[in-house]
Amino acid sequence: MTFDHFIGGKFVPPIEGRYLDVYEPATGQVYARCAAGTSADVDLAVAAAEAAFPKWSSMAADQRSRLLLKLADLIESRLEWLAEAETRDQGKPIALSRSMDIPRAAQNIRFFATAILHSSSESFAIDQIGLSYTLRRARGVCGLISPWNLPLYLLTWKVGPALAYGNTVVAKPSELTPRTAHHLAELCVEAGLPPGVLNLVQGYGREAGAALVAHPRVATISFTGGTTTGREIARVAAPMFKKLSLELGGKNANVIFADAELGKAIPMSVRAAFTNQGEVCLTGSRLLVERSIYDKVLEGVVAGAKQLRSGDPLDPHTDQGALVSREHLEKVRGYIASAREAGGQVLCGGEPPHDLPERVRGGYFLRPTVIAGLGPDARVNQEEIFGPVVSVIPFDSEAEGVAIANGTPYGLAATLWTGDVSRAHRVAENLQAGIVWINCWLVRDLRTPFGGVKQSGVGREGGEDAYHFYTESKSVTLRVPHQ
Ligand code: TXE
Repeated sequence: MTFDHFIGGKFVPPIEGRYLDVYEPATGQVYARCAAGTSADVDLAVAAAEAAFPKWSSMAADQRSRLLLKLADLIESRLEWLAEAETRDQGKPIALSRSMDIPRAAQNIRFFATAILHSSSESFAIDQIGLSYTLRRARGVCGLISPWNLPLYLLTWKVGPALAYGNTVVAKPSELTPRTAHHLAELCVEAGLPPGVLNLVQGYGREAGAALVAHPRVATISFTGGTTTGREIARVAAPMFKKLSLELGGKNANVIFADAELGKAIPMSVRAAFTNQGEVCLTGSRLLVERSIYDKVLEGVVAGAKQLRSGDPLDPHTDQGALVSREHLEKVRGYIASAREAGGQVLCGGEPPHDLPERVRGGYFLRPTVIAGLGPDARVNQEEIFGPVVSVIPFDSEAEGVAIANGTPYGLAATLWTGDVSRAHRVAENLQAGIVWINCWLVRDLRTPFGGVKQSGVGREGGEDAYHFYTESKSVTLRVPHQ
């Protein structure tokens, strides 16, 4: 299988002719090759997107909406095909691809395809003088750079609003997971999207991604990925005055107070820690527990982690698939080793599973891991691990719980569990995070803002925020003589 670029409505090979190997994480075997794009490919893609922009941006919203709704329907109607592709490419359990990644990818497109039928902009009557109003227009070619953890979901989260609001796109999917982006391009052809509206350049971040960020005619960059990469992108884009949205890492606190309903809090905390092998930016990777219930919660979380079935991600009964790459597995194992060295106890996991089926014995697996006994400043409690590892920390008061929750450089999401409604609001207000869940986790309404504070990024991309990000506003004032 070969994943070429998709430029001007056609799949095209890389100009320099280089390809990279694509591995199936569950087997550790190469199963496809993917174009290794360079700045020459990015130039072609930007030119195609520029050529398509005038017509696409001036098309009636209703017509753009119909095309995108068709794309959303096609994603849904090919759910099984896309779910298997995503699972082979990424290593996640097929049950998750079927229930979350692919349906939510369709929702992303549909949400923005319909939002544009209802969007409005402000107007102000200026007493005795006239009228001011805000015009919103598409910005042009958007560069969209997406990661490997939720490949189709996070790509469509950017493609949906960018296209719906009339922009054209050059997207750069992760080199680790190029496959569902390739299929999305195939579906765009089937949906009848005009050539050049969506373009894909495959390849490495430091080559194709960097060329896209530095391209002088791409004024809008939306990136989801690691904080280090985000910093590099900001360094390049800021002096060029590009509009930037950076969705970066997280070290999210999941705070359980003694008055919480533990029957709900414990199983959901297990889910929050280990869904998608912990490769979710919103993962609850630090579990903060009020001391009086600490032992009970720890016992419940360890029992829950042990129950999760590791196995072939293509098996519908598998809960835990493979990590995305050998390098990433090594990185996650390095964190577990550092926790041991610092005196932490690894209460379960920490090792690959022993009973894997034949097909996946060479894959990048790790059992769900629970660590206890380390202070809030330990490395595993400060740095994003992005794997199936949760660290449990006790606290003695609400103030201390909030201080520990806020005590990292990150601020993406936080979860809190309590039966006290006043405390729920108070703590939600005091948590330094862009997203707070109370007595739930990962409930997402696409109308709400999405994004983090501190080193978790800048810019927001949900609902109205996406409208503002992917359009440019202009204030127009008309003087109306009153006599
Ligand atoms: O991601 P990268 P990596 C975190 C997680 C993970 C760490 C590193 O902690 O362990 O980041 O992961 C492209 N210019 N998250 O290194 O490199 C790259 O090709 C332009 C959190 O695999 O950030 C890919 O398409 N683009 C996270 C995308 O950036 C560049 C999701 C993301 O890859 C580039 C993923 C450059 N210089 C990792 N360098 C989340 N927040 O969901 C790379 N890329």
